[in-house]
Amino acid sequence: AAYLAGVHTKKGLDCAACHTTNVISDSETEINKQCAICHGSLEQMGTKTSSQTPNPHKSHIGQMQCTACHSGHVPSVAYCTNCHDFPTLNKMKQGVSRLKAKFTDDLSKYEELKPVKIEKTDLLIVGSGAAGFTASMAAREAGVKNLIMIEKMAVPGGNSQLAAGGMNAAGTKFQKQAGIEDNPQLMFDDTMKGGKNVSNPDLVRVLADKSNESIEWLDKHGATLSHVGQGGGSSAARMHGPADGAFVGPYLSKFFRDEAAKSNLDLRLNTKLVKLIKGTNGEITGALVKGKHTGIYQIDAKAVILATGGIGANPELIQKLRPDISPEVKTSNQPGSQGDGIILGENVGAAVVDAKEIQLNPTLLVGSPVIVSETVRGAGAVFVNKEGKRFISELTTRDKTSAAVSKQTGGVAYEIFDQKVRDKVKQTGAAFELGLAKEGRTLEELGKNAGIDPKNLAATIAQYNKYAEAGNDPEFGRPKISAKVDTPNFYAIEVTPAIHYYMGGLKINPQAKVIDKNGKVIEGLFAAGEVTGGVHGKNRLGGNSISETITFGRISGEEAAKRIANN
Ligand code: FAD
Ligand code: MEZ
Repeated sequence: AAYLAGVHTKKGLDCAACHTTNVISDSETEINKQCAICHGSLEQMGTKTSSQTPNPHKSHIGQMQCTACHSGHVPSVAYCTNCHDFPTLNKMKQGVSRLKAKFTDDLSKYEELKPVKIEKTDLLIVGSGAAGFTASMAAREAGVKNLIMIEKMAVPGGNSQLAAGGMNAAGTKFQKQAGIEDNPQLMFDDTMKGGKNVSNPDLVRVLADKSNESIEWLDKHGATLSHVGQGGGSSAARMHGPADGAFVGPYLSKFFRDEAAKSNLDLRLNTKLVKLIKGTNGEITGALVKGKHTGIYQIDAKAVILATGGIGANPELIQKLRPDISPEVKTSNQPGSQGDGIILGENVGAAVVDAKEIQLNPTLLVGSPVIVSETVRGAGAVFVNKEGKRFISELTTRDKTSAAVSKQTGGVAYEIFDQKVRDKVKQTGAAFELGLAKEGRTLEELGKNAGIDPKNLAATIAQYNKYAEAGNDPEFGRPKISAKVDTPNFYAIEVTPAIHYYMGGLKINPQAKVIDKNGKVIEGLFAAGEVTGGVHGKNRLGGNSISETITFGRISGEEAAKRIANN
């Protein structure tokens, strides 16, 4: 045997050393337990591999199992190389190659396949991001006892795990504590305007009106988003994150994983939805799924919730929808964001709205697939180009900022900030950890170190500081300008636009029920989160997606529970 199996055999171990039972579940939980018995927990492995930078064991404690990266009988492919492209990963040994795993799949090939077995449940939830996990919690609270959640990747969390700046909500107790005036009508107006008034106002109304309730719901369950930051296109600071100002995604994902463990959620990793099954009356009666080890099997369910996220890691689909977006543009999305839920929903007659609306995030950290959160600009960072000149209001909407950054020399811009922002905003951290932030004791020195015209940079920031003092930016109209960039050291982070979010998706009504091409509800089929369209129109405001996943995740779980109770 080659690969890890071979390494183990050479050490005198037989198959039973890893395979303690004849059955390997798709989630590979039992085999991972064996890895830990011999090699220690991920935490202990993190200590053993402490000389590696980054240290993939340490940085993913609690998030993934050994088999997400290490395989027994086929070449091991580091899961991380699909997201990260750090040169230091070359140092990784232990048979893990830098090959990228292939995640694109032609779903039509499963249409006619026969299942090896049929299982029954009440509710099937597809996707383990914020929308899926929220739906599972809400459904249980509403009385659903039998539910299965499937996730096609080896790792739960989806793009939700990567979310940075926070979750938008209006009129929360946390805003009041911080003296911020806001209300759902303002959030509705901002969202409609940000989306160029093509969003479905009924869905936006739900998003805005229920946002405070969603913050309270999370808080009640122990996920407290008390830190409030400013996002682009929002007329009040309403982007809620964890108290210490850290990224919202890892915090919520840990919360969801802990909840799932507490409630013994039947979460099946490495298990992909490949077909939705329709009954004789056109209602959805279940699905065909493909388990990594089980193969194709059928799950009959009274309701199915699609929470499969967006399309940002499917370059072919993006090219088909938007040939104007260069194939060179990178993505901020996790590799499982392939649009499966949208394709499979369409196959059973679902309508798709705003199909061409793909959002670019203006601030992918150059040299990595990590975004620099909008909250860094919200806290005072200033955009300049290589010539050291400002070119846009830092807090306008993403469609405008992305387009403007693309037009600058080299298609890049720099976020300039001082020590105050570095100390205050935890979300600048990744750029420093990856060695990608540039530093200077003076603005001129920073300019030299970062490849920005030093004289212009100093003059631009001096002018910016005058605007901040006056509280008015006559050049670009940055709203609420007040924080000066005046405290050494000074920093620059180079950024470029990347594919980030799909505004299009399955058409739903305010009850999260999927609508078909004739405008009728497809009974038994619900959808929540990025797989749906209609909430964000032509441009999503930063912070509105996590808000959508929690609010519509809750609604989908509650509505599915109603259907299950009545069937
Ligand atoms: P996801 O979290 O993507 O989960 C979908 C899951 O479904 C995935 O795990 C996927 O693998 C799985 N899946 C897909 N197809 C199948 C299938 N066929 N079978 C089984 N499973 C399947 N938004 C904000 O509001 N605030 C932020 O701060 C923010 N920051 C972001 C930062 C980054 C880097 C990125 C990429 C996005 C950010 N967003 C943010 C957007 C937001 O995180 C996502 O839009 C949101 O988390 C999507 O949640 P979801 O539950 O709908 O989908
Ligand atoms: O909503 C987002 O995508 C977001 C707020 C990202 C970020 O810049 O933090």
